[in-house]
Amino acid sequence: MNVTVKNEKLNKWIKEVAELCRPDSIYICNGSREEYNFMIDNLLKSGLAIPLRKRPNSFLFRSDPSDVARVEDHTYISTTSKDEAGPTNNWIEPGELKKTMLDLYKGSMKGRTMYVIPFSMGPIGSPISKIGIEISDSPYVVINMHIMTRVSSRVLDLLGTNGEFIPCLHSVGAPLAEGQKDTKWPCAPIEKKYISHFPEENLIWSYGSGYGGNALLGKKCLALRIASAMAKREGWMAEHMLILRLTNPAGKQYHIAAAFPSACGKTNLAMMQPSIPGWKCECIGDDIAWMKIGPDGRLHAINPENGFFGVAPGTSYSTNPMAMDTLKENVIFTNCALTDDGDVWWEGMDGEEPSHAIDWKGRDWTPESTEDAAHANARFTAPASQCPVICKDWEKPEGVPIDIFIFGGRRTGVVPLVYETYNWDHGVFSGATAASETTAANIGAVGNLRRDPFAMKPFCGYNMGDYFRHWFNMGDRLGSKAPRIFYVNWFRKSSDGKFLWPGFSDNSRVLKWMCERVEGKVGAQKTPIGLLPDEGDIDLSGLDISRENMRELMSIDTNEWKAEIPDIENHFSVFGNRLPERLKKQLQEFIQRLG
Ligand code: GTP
Ligand code: SPV
Ligand code: MN
Repeated sequence: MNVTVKNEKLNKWIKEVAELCRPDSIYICNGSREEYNFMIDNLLKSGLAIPLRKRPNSFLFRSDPSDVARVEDHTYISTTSKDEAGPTNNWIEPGELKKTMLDLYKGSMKGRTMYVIPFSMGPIGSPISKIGIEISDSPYVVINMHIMTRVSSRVLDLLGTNGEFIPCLHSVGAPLAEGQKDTKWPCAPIEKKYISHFPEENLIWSYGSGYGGNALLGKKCLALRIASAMAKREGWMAEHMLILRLTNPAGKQYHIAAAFPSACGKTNLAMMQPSIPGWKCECIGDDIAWMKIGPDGRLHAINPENGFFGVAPGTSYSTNPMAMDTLKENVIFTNCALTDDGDVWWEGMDGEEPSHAIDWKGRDWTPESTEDAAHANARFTAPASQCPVICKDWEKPEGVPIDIFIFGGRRTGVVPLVYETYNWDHGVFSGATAASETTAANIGAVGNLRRDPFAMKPFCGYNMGDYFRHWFNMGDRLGSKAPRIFYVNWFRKSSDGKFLWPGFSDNSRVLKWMCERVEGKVGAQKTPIGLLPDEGDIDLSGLDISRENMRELMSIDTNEWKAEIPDIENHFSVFGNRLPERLKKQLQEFIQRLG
């Protein structure tokens, strides 16, 4: 074996898993570049990885057409009592779930190599970081984990003989019989997919999928579902948030953390380059924030990840140039189209559509084709260090102090471009009632409006009612040092179906208003839903947008908002006595303000 494991618990676990899953061989990963290259070589030989002539050290993968996104309907929070998982999570009793999954895992790695991946979420050795060990039978998972987390033999050194880690077991659920030829993207049918979490014992078991958050277990499973439950117990926060640093022309820094649901603009905002002169934006993280109260009494955020697993479609030099520059080399692409000159392509990329390409299913594609060339949830996996605007402090173990929280979602109507909440409790109410149209980041219908509190509906590892309470507790502890809370909607459309707001770099105009609110430089109008910018207070210089569009973007239709009330009441009712009184009070006040 290439690496020796000294940790007793880990050795025992590796042995147990090997006896259960029956792999042909075991490989302990060390995270080196040689290891990455070796894995890629094998993936090239077996035809799973397609090299890209146009991008050095970059490869395209095509998943099975059934395995293209997270599977929320097959994701479980398995606590002793159903009540602990709460009404927003799928629940199966741990004993029963483990029995079902043990049956599935039995022999599930036959014909394959079992990889043991030691990784750190957060810088290796930092006091806030968490160590995970993913055991997986997917080489694709290994190379993606190399980019998305810190995989290293140093993690094993750190564990020593009796250090603690979070075990993350993953199998694609496609054992090979003697002599059986492998498929390009092995996975199990949907009814056999299980993405299971046991927060009471910090344990993750994933079976049947090789894609994204289902399989790269450091991300949503560990850094959000398990970490949110740990954070609740220990008094910190694990949130589905980007982190950015905005610097104004005078050199003053603001740190902003924003929670938008999947495929609703986090990566884009995290790397946004302001269209207003003199302002600068740097990226700290694009998906997950771990936040703790520091010695200064403020909330400090770190990005536990090491890379970006970003949505490809819509990414272009005109929308997200910093992402495009991050993608020049050392990138894994999944479910993008392949051009004839050996590059990737997706809908919304700059320039003309290719006249011919191979689509994500491996078929010929031309502009006349009725289907998209890239899957809507096609993604890139790229090292965060390659982002030209990665903040120099992005790996600081103490994190950055958060000034502003933003909640938001994708709403065609009703919700204005921006409002500020009246205070922390009102901010928690706006987060708790956030609603957004569903996207291709999950298998299921797209475009359905649903409540997605704090963009955490699919990622909260315990009862969401208790999660709301935790937000109030954090606010009480932070007191006057709590971040200010805003709500945005970049996605409001006019009656003819066009986005009213240009978005992307022009979102800096909205962030500027937030900073000026924090500084007390601008006023705001009191409305039933919150504090809205006064006309003229959002800097529109150099932007070609009509007054009518601005009015429509900022408009509040009291009747439309009143129509939200029954839905909010329904949404709240499922939490029963776990719903904090303070949220009920907020709802009553909201109803009163609407009149
Ligand atoms: P996850 O990785 O799934 O968590 O997604 P995300 O929240 O990081 O979303 P991302 O930034 O990748 O954006 C998803 C889609 O929304 C892309 O197609 C973007 O082009 C589009 N988008 C992002 N920001 C804006 C915006 O300001 N306006 C408009 N109209 N579209 C946007
Ligand atoms: C999301 O769906 O919010 C993602 C992609 O960031 S995945 O890693 O698949 O969860
Ligand atoms: Mn995400």
